[in-house]
Amino acid sequence: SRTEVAPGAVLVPDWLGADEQRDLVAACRDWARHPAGMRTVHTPGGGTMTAKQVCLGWHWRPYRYSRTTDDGAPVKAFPPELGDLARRALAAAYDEPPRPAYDMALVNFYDAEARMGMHQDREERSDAPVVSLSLGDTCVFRFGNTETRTRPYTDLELRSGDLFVFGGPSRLAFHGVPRILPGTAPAGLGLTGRLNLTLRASGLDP
Ligand code: MD3
Ligand code: FE
Repeated sequence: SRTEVAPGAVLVPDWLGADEQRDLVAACRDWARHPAGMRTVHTPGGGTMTAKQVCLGWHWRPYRYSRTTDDGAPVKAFPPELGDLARRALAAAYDEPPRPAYDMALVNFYDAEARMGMHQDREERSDAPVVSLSLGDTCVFRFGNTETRTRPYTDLELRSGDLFVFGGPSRLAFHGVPRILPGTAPAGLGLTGRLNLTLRASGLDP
């Protein structure tokens, strides 16, 4: 089943099977290893993000992309399997041909207390949809509007295995994660907390 939550924002609950979820969790553990592994993101205003992050393909530093990580190590490659996954995700969510090549992924890890404030994703130089995959604990996801970081917004729960694609007018909507629901990860996944994988087209020259 798929639900268009807003124009261009399509939710496909339970899209990833149990095996695919397990494989992705294992891959995330590998990507988290240093150098160029999972790190804490510091914002220019002196803030600290509570979700830890690892980047593939391009390294996100508020508010631009770079090829090197904070410790100067080269960013990890964007694996071709994730390009295939992005194509399959777009086929599942939309009845339209695939977009330009996806070349990067951001992996966010949330423990029970982590959150993400309302923001827009504006660093990419491409209007290709963002593909989001959720693993582990359920979160409350706040999907807002394109004008302000405040109301009107809709709160919905994202569960392990859910696919959410944000394209068209939803590509620039404010969004955030106000809450994690601890202990809700599927038994057998072997994950405490929540992982979110976003696949993106940077629109930047290789
Ligand atoms: C709507 N991640 O990585 S996933 C992010 O759960 C991010 O870690 C959240 O916001 C997370 O930037 C939310 C859903 C999501 C991801 C990217 C979007 C929604 C989006 C980009 C544009 C519009
Ligand atoms: Fe975002």
